[in-house]
Amino acid sequence: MTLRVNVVSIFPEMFDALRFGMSGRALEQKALELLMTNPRDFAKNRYRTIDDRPYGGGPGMVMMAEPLSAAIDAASGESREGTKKAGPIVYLSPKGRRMEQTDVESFAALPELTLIAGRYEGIDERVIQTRIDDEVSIGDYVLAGGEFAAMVLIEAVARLLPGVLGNEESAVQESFTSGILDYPHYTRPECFENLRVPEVLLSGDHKKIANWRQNQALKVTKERRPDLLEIRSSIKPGDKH
Ligand code: 6GU
Repeated sequence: MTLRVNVVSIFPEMFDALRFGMSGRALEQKALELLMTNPRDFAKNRYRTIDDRPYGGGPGMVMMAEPLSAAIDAASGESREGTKKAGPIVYLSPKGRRMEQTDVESFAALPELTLIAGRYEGIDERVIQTRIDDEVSIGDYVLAGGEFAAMVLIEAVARLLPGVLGNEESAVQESFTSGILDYPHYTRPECFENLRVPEVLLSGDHKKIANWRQNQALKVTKERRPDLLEIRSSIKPGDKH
């Protein structure tokens, strides 16, 4: 099974960064496939213009409806020969709903996904009305474009794809899938700058170690993200989380 991710962006080279690390492995293993479409290739003039000044005035530029919608249709399979759109079209935007790990899990379960990275002040509203299924933000801060947000989404999804991690357990055990923050980690040497590895981790008592880690995870979560514990305690036993 391969997750096909179609990306619409005027800076396709930025996505070369995904060839490193975990997403790079996902691409090599064909668990992930990336297909880039550049709206400039669908521009109507010889200057390959894809943006224009906003109606009503104001600062910045807006991505024009025609080249962008043509690029989305080509990328998503809407105009691909013998194919129909096989997955949602997601627009990365600071106005979108905030992406969480549960959303990442849903994306990872899809066969195909089309991501739209906007630039400038935004995209023509009529493209959102006619083409976009889902509008997603990666957090409450402002980026100059959706490219890094799209890459964050792809990286988060890639590490969940079957066979990518190697150690299948560590994706499940970590922060957020369990709903709380991760416990602290140590490796050799036993003593570093006079700081010793907690004795329990050297004990070989796996039950005691699991218990210590669970307590550490709860402690750091209580200190840094008490909101996560409130969410957790409101989940009834048997609920999927
Ligand atoms: Cl998806 N796009 C932009 N431009 N800024 C953001 C964002 C997305 N998510 C958070 N900030």
